[in-house]
This record gives sequence, C-alpha cells and structure tokens, in this order.
Amino acid sequence: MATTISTLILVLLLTPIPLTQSQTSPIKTMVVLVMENRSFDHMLGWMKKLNPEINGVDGSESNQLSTTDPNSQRFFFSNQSVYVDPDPGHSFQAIREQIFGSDNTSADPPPMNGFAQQAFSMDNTTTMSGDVMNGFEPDMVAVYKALVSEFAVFDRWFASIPSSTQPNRLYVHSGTSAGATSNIPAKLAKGYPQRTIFENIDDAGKSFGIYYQNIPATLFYRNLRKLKYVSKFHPYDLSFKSHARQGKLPSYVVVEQRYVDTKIAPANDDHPSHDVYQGQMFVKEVYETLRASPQWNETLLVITYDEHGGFFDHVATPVRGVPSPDGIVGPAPFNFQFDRLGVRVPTIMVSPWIQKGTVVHGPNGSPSPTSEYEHSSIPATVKKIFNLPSFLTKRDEWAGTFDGIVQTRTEPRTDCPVILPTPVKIRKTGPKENAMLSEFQQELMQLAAVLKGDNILTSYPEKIGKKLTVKQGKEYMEDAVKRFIEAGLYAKKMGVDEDHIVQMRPSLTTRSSKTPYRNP
Ligand SMILES: *[C@@H]1O[C@H](CO)[C@@H](O)[C@H](O)[C@@H]1NC(C)=O
Ligand SMILES: *[C@@H]1O[C@H](CO)[C@@H](O)[C@H](O)[C@H]1NC(C)=O
Ligand SMILES: *[C@@H]1O[C@H](CO)[C@@H](O)[C@H](O)[C@H]1NC(C)=O
Ligand SMILES: *[C@@H]1O[C@H](CO)[C@@H](O)[C@H](O)[C@H]1NC(C)=O
Ligand SMILES: *[C@@H]1O[C@H](CO)[C@@H](O)[C@H](O)[C@H]1NC(C)=O
Repeated sequence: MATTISTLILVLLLTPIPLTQSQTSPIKTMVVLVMENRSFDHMLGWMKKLNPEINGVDGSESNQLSTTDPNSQRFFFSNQSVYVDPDPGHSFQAIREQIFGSDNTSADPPPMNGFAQQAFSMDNTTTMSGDVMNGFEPDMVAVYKALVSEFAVFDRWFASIPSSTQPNRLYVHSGTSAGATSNIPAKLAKGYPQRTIFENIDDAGKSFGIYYQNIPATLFYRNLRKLKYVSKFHPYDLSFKSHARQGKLPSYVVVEQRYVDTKIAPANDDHPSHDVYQGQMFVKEVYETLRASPQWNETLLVITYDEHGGFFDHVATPVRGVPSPDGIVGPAPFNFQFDRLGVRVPTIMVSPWIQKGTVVHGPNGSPSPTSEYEHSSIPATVKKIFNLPSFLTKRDEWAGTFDGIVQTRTEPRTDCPVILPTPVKIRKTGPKENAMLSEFQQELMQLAAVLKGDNILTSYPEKIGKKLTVKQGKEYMEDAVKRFIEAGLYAKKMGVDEDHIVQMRPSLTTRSSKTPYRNP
C-alpha cells in the first residue's frame, strides 16, 4: 500500500507544475535548517526498508580497504551506526579519494569506492573504515523516520562542492562560496563578500530572520554584518517559539544549531562527535513549534546537511554539466573549477501541502538537462516562491527548484502529527566541555573575535582560539554576539548609516566603554 501511494506521488512529481504569475505558492514562510557532516546513506539509506521507492541501501554496497589491491579487506555497508568519534575526513583531497578512489578525477560516473581507504589513511586500525561504511537503523533516528513517512525525502540532493563545511554552507544562501574550497579562518573572519538571498529578500520588501544559538555562522557573510540587518538576528531560545506562537515568523527563517557541546546545553548539530540524539531532539522541537504555529498552513521546512562528513554514499556524485557559479577558480594546487558537486546528503521537507510519503528523485531536466538538487536549490526556490527579480549566480540559475512539491494539493493536510517520537539517546558519555576547541569551533572563535573587535589585538586570533576549552569558547562566543548586537542597536539609535558594517573596539580594552561602536 505504501509503495502504491509513493509511486502515485512520484508520477505527479515527474510532471512538475511550474509556478505562473497567476498561480501563487501557498508558502509564505520557508524555514531552513542545515545540519552537519553526514551522508544520505549514513542517515537515511536504511529507510529503503520502509519504502522501496527510496534510493537507499540494502547492505550489498561495499568498499575495499585498498582500491588497488583486490585482496584487501572488504567492508559491506551495515546498519550498526551508533556514536562516531573521531571525525572522518572531508577535506577537498579526502573527498576526491572517497569519490574517485585516487586523485585521478576522470571517471564518469565516479566509482564511490575510496571511503574505507581514505578512512584507513587517517586511522590504520580500520575502526574508522568500519564507521564510515555504516548507517543508522531507522529506529535510531526516529524523528527522521517519522518525517520521511509523513512528508518528503529527497534522495538525489548533493552538497554543492566536494569539500568541507563552510564552502557548502556559503552556497546555501548565496549560490557560491566565492572561490572557497576549504575553511579558511582568516577569510571567514573577515567575511565573504558575495551577495546573498537575504539581501534579495530584503530588497523585495520581504522579511527574514536568523534564530541562532551560540553564534550565527551566517555572519560569515560580510554583508549580514551591516547595521540594517542587526535586528534580524534573534536568540533561538528567547525568540523562536514565541515568534512562531504569535504568528510572527518572517518569510525566510534560518534556524542555527548549537555548535558547541557543553553539559548544560549539548551541541545539536549532528557533527561528530556530537550526539545524533541531540540533533534529533532539535529537529523535533523545530517541527513541533512550527506545527503548533498559526503560520503552519503556509510553512515549508527544509532540513538538509552541509556535506557528507566522510561517510559512504553509493550514489555517484555528478561530475558533468555543473556550471561554475561565478567563474572564480579555486586556489592552487587544485585550481578547482567548481564544475562538479559533492557527495549526496540527506534532505527532508515538511509542509502540510506535501503528500504523505513523498519521495523526490531529481529535478528531471529542469531548468537545464543536467540540473540537480543541491544547496543552491534553496535560493533558486526562494526566488520562485517569493517572486524575486534575479538569480544570485549561474549556479542557482541552474539548480533544480522544489516549489512543485507544494503544488499537488488544493488545501493543506489536517492529519500531520502534532508530536514526533522521542529518539533514543545514543552517546553514553557526556559532552567533553573541557576539551580544546575543534577546528570548526576555532573558526567560530575567529568570527567572534571580529564581532567583538579583539581581532585588532596582536594577540588574536591565533592565541585565544587555541588556548580555550569548549566551555570557555562558548562563553566568549556568546558574549561576542551579545556585544555585536548591542553595539549595532546603539549605532542605529545614534543614526549611523545603515549600510555600515558593525565593528567594535577591542573588548579587552573597552570592557566598560559606553561607546563600543567604532565608526569604520
Ligand atoms: C565537518 O567537520 C570538520 C571537522 O571538525 C570541520 O572541519 C568541517 O568544517 C565540517 N563541518 C563542521 C562544522 O565541522
Ligand atoms: C541490521 O540488519 C539486520 C539484517 O537485516 C537485522 O537482523 C538487524 O536487526 C539490524 N540491526 C539493527 C540494530 O536493527
Ligand atoms: C585516469 O583514469 C582513466 C579512466 O577513468 C584512465 O583512462 C586514465 O588512464 C587514468 N589516468 C592516469 C594518469 O592514471
Ligand atoms: C599503523 O600506524 C602506526 C603509527 O603510524 C604504525 O606504527 C603501524 O605499523 C601501522 N599499522 C599498520 C597495520 O599499517
Ligand atoms: C489549516 O488548514 C486546515 C484545512 O483548511 C484547517 O482545518 C486548519 O484549521 C488550518 N490551521 C491553521 C493553524 O490555520
């Protein structure tokens, strides 16, 4: 029965109904939640057991420890994922090896055979090779199990670039990483210069809001540090539920996770070694909040993952017909042309306008024959739904749009669950809050230092970021954001030009300053 329903829905999706001027989308609020570092097969591959329409796994998929030695140990994809620590490789070079099995990138389609080998190069005990060749049983990720059966799963959505977190996160709201192929702390701290979907939304008279926890990673876009956008940042704990309850969520909502793992507030971004249970609890909370909102009937929630985090996925990464967003070539030695995508990642969409049990494969040759779903599909769809005048780059112009999934019904469903299941706790130990900050957290510290003005000090950023524990880092980041927003609101009151980037004097020298704002 489930199969019949999903097949029927698939047929409907094969003929996407384009939005015309007269046919407006029922969606007035799009909510975007980007989780961290997990592949599709790792999180959702085993859901194929529940719905064979899903392009997942059955355990016949495998990788050998060596792509050149046919006698090396073979790892079949298994269902034993629990808690993963440490973190598998996901740099540009590591991902090239995972996808192509070597540094020869000419295979099309690529064999996806180097995951176990690449993990072995990081940990020669083979433990990590086993970890990357594993996925979660649906019951271990009960919140996703419920959402996949109730709403839509996309089984052909790729990371925008075969590289690490920040370049991929940059694509989500701007359709480019402006040439970045890795996480470059100094550039992230200075802020990436490209135009974002936030500005297009604002210019069109629509609203946006970013609900952050420790620190908003969206501030890696330099333009979002402008005075006029300071009031768009809201502390998640204080504002998300109340705005939703009052029906005051803006048109475009970004919800950011806790990236820092402490005992009082464990990280919930799913990034290894953080507990997937916390990520599940967070998704559950966001869903239940939206479900209870008077805005529910006009809401679309998009949950995706920035990149695959080094975990195996069996679907060949597209390597042809992918346009460079802006013609910028990546740095030496790779000189990457931004002409192939990253590994497939989990994407789930939720709305009362989505038919139960929907499985979306690709965009079926629209808008171009080679188009795929990837992170730039988000700004591309926002443009369509909100009728914005222009694309951001060549990439969002090419990416598939998903406005069609809310066009198959004449009215919203009334049978959507109010409460989702409570997931099982996976990690047996607690957060290591006295550990030193991870590389990603150090990048956030550099951002925090810029927001706070401490980057001007010669002692920063190298020293503080590397010397602090997770707990101290969290305090520093949260203080930085608080000061940044206060300084911005103060400058606004003083009538400073709205287009100025908010900057401050070093906090270490102006702790009691009444005028923290430094006019640039
Ligand atoms: C996944 O994890 C690695 C290792 O911590 C980071 O360097 C990458 O940036 C990526 N994302 C995040 C947030 O960590
Ligand atoms: C993994 O799959 C096997 C074979 O389908 C099954 O017997 C086993 O119960 C599954 N493991 C878990 C943890 O569910
Ligand atoms: C790279 O791989 C292709 C096949 O995918 C092969 O034809 C070619 O010889 C390889 N190049 C090198 C330098 O090994
Ligand atoms: C694993 O790495 C250690 C340390 O680099 C080395 O001493 C050991 O010989 C390696 N073992 C194997 C099986 O390659
Ligand atoms: C959503 O729409 C359904 C069907 O029209 C209606 O029964 C329900 O009351 C609406 N809910 C809200 C929160 O407006």
